[in-house]
Amino acid sequence: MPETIKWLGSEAPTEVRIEGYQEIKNVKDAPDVEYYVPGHRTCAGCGPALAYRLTALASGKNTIFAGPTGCMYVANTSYLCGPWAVPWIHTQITNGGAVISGIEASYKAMIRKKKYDGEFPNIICFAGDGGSADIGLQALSGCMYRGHDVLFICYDNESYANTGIQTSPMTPYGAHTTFTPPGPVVPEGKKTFPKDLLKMVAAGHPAVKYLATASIAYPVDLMNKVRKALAHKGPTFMHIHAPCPKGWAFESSKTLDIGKLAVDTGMWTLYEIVNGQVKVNYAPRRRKPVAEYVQAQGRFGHLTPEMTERLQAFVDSKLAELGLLVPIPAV
Ligand SMILES: Cc1ncc(C[n+]2csc(CCOP(=O)(O)OP(=O)(O)O)c2C)c(N)n1
Ligand code: SF4
Ligand SMILES: [Mg+2]
Repeated sequence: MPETIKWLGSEAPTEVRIEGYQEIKNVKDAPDVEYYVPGHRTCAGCGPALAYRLTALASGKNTIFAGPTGCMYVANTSYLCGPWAVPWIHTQITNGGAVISGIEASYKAMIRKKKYDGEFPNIICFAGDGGSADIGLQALSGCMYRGHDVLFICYDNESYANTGIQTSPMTPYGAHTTFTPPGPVVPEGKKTFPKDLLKMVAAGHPAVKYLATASIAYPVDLMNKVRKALAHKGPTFMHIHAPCPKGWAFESSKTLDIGKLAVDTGMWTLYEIVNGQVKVNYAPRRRKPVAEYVQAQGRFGHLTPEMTERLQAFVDSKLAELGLLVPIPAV
């Protein structure tokens, strides 16, 4: 496995906002003060809710969250209650990037005018895949391009979940959603392959010096990446794989298993891009076939072996880019 791969994006050195970052060595070492607390109404086993909890644990008290419309707004806020023990603001699904840009600019102005002498806050947009890769893309891009000192996180449940599991550009090939039902005309359900959101942000936004993928099944890695991102000065970006039991049709007790299986099959990869250099964080010891991942979820229940092969070929091409294309051991 190559340690680093030269890739797209800026190689100009980064500026540091916080000297070093407080690394979490293992789960026992994780902070125990929660800032995303119980009392919300997400489904049992909700991957995005776990991603939120881990992000808030890592970022701590001095954090402001912006939440575009989606499950992590709607299911979290009801009857004037919310689960955040830090400031949180709802944004339109389209404009999370614009809202965090404004928050950051106003803190800078208040500091310049000596109206605020506190610590500069961690400003995080926690947006769904729709609110990042699709309907929220222009605000995300503008924010990353202008160089605001913020972290934009896409929690990826691979659909427009909140409105009833409609397809998004992050929905995998072959998945059944309410807008891609398999039938006689389109037997595979979703016909197209997903966008590469992290690569889009990395390649097109020179101000972004730190980007990372993460998974709720690797919580220590996820929390450390949040801290690393926040330690950088300027815009940073994270893409978190967050399985959704309702939309993907699996048992709510299996969220972590599905997250791990995604990484073991190559359906998800864990890596960072720092100053234009790619670093792969984890390579499974025994790569598993995509068929195992597909068989574990009802959304792929209609796939034929040929369709699963197409998905495998796509995954293989992505793994090859990262130097992770190793043979799948025979069982
Ligand atoms: C401009 C606009 N269009 C459509 C909607 C309806 N809407 C609300 S939540 C949502 C789904 C959001 O999907 P995503 O960003 O992936 O978050 P998720 O619900 O999956 O967590 C949609 C389409 C809206 N609120 N605003
Ligand atoms: S539909 Fe999915 S993302 Fe939305 S609350 Fe339920 S499990 Fe979470
Ligand atoms: Mg979504």
